Amino acid sequence: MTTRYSCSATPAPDLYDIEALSLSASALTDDFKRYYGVHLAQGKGCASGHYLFTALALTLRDRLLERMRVTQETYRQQNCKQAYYLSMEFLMGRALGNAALNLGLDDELKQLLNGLGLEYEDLAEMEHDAGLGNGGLGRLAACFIDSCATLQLPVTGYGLRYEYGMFQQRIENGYQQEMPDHWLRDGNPWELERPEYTRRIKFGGHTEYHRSASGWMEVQWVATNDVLAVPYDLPIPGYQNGTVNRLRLWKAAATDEFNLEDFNAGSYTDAVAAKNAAENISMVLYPNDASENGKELRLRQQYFLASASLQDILAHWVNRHGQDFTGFADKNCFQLNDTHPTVAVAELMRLLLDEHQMSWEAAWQITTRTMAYTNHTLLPEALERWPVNLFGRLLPRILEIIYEINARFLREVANHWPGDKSRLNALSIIEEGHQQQVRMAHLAIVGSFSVNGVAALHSELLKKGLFRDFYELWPEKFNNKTNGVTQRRWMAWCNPALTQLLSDTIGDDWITDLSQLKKLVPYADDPIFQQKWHAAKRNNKVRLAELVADNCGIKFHPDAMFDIQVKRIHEYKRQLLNILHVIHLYARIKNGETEGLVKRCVLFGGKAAPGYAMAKQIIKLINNVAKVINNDPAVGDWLKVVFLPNYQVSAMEVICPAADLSEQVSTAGKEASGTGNMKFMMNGAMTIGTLDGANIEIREEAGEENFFLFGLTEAEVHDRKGHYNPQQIIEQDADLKRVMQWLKSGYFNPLESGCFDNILAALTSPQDPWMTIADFRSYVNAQHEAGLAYQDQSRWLRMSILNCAHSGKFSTDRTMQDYNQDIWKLTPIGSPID
Ligand code: B1N
Repeated sequence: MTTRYSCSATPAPDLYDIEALSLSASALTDDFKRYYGVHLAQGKGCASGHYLFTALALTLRDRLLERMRVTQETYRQQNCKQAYYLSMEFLMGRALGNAALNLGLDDELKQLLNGLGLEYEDLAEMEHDAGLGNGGLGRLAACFIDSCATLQLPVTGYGLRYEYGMFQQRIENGYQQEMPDHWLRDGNPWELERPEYTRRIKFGGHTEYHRSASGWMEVQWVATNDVLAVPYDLPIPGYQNGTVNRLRLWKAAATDEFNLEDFNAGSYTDAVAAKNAAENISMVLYPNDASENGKELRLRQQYFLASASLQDILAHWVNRHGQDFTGFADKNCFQLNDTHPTVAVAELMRLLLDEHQMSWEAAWQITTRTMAYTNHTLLPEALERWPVNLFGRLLPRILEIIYEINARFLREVANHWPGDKSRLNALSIIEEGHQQQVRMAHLAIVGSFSVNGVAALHSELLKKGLFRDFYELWPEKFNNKTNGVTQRRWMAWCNPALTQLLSDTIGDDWITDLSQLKKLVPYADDPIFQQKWHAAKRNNKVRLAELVADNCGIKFHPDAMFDIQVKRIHEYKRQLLNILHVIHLYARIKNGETEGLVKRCVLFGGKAAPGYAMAKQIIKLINNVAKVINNDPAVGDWLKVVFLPNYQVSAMEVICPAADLSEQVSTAGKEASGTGNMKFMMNGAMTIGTLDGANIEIREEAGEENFFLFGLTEAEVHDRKGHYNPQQIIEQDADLKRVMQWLKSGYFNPLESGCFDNILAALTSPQDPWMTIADFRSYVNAQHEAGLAYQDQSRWLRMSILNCAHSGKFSTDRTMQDYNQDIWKLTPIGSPID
């Protein structure tokens, strides 16, 4: 596409013999003042935090963008293999602190700002979170691209520039209220619009077949309603290494000819108003975590992302190699973040077949050598299926290609298992039934050379369960890549007290090599070190207590145990089990059974999908229980309970450094991995958890004596199905019976009778898939153990230190090295700057 921003035929003038911008405090100060006073035209009258933040961000942005340009030029010069992370979500959070840390400018900025009477932390607080994701899956994408930049791997993220991110949560009368998150309202100082790389995306219309002069059958997808995709680039800096990779986010824009007919009919304003339909595509993030709602707009978003990104990469290829795609698969790799961008498999085929006149066989070779798929969940409600009708109407050419992929695939299946009809049905990309559906996971597996799960157990369960037939057919495709998190954000940036202590004790190599933390092991029993460790944790607890006081009006005492569960609200994550335990503690306190009890501050946080009624009732229950307990004078300091509203990345940055106990209590086999569990561990929290997802590996690394284990195993959960009898369990457990009676009696909802009936019915149903009641007793016992351990301060500190010391595996630096070794096979490329 040509726009007025496109390259002209004349060679570019040489503007780049300039030296890299200075990183000195004085150069930064000059730029900061110029941005504030000139660019933003701020005078002496008012010190607006917003403008101060923006001036600082722009000062850093200059340094980031020049490194981004040089990094991209270097990749191009070296003609290296590149990978692309395709994801509907990138949950980036705030960028300022991360940019400063990775540019190595923390100290300079503090100096600069202090010189002006300003506080760095106050300005950092001004930044609005980039909430372009729901939870783990989106935050994982953000950690991945951070690690790739630090490892100097040529990896680009591709996503959508949603106008509205994850909704803002308020709590009113205990209920969740959703407010729109207009995060771009005050502008986004980090992004760079690139209109010259605008792409055109087709929707609707129909296909026509013509025989070309050379006898080739040409397919044309015509009479489409096109939408433009305009890229915005965000710089992703590596840790003090000069590399700045790119996150390219697409915004939908109407074409000029949009609704030309209306326009010509004289309804100019109608035609302009109709632009909305096109621009709606990137308007809002779907707020569903682990469930798909099957809306047409969502499929439009997915195709928009896939098509724009692939066109971008192919245009780059053609620019350099013309129509010769022989080396393409050796130089490019696409990682699909769950099935959400999986329509890319068919779109790459379309582009190669229809736009680049390739044969089916050659195009399929390229597709299946470049696509790799990551699965993030086993929950059936999250498996994407799209009605064939919808597909045919919205993307007719893509549906034809999916049919052809499926026909060829089913021939392969029939060869492999002659006469086995049931395999054909089980494996087909098209699900038969009263309404035919496209199974996106099947398309992803058929089209990819690699299929991975996100923790050891999860990857095993994929092979044994959900994808068993595919595993039998292609065992070599299946592999595990245990998740991680980036220690730059989740330790170095968010936990300065711990960072200082670590760096004083073992140096700071851990910032780029987390396995170095094992050097802490010899200090685990050292009383002087333990005291320092305790002081750092306490300092962080004071900081969290302030946040809680400001937002909830409840006082957390920093010497109490901080017992924390923050994550999306979902039945499988079992916030209910936690609240049952809280009610149990309350009952004990009320009855004077406080022997062996520890003082606790219990914190919950998380958003419920707006359409998930049960999750919303769970929030209401937590809030009602909290209110009763916090207002009961008989409880005193023994127990505080809060639901912190609007849990998001920047909140976790205050929460995880302050946690003593990390609640990871999902029903075994349901949480694919978890990543919050890792953030807590590396910040020295103890985990109370089931044998689920990455908890298993956390326990393996930490040692079983440093982990509070409870609950049924995945196999036991599986075996119990069909003869689970929660009512009987309740009858036989006096503590549990008491808890359930309090709930039933309306003790926590005196003015809203019946409002927890659904919850009670779900908990006591023999069909309850989450088996909360089955794990109550062992959970309460494990909680008791945790309480006793906390009271032995030096034992607790030892366990806390050892958890941190053994968290090295859970860096995304390790995860990315694993992806690179087994899947991408990229060579790290150094940067000429720094
Ligand atoms: O992905 C995380 C894992 O650590 C979590 O265990 C897993 O639950 C999470 C549909 C999802 N799985 N599936 C989703 C998100 C949005 C959506 O529209 C599904 N999120 C996960 C990272 O691997």
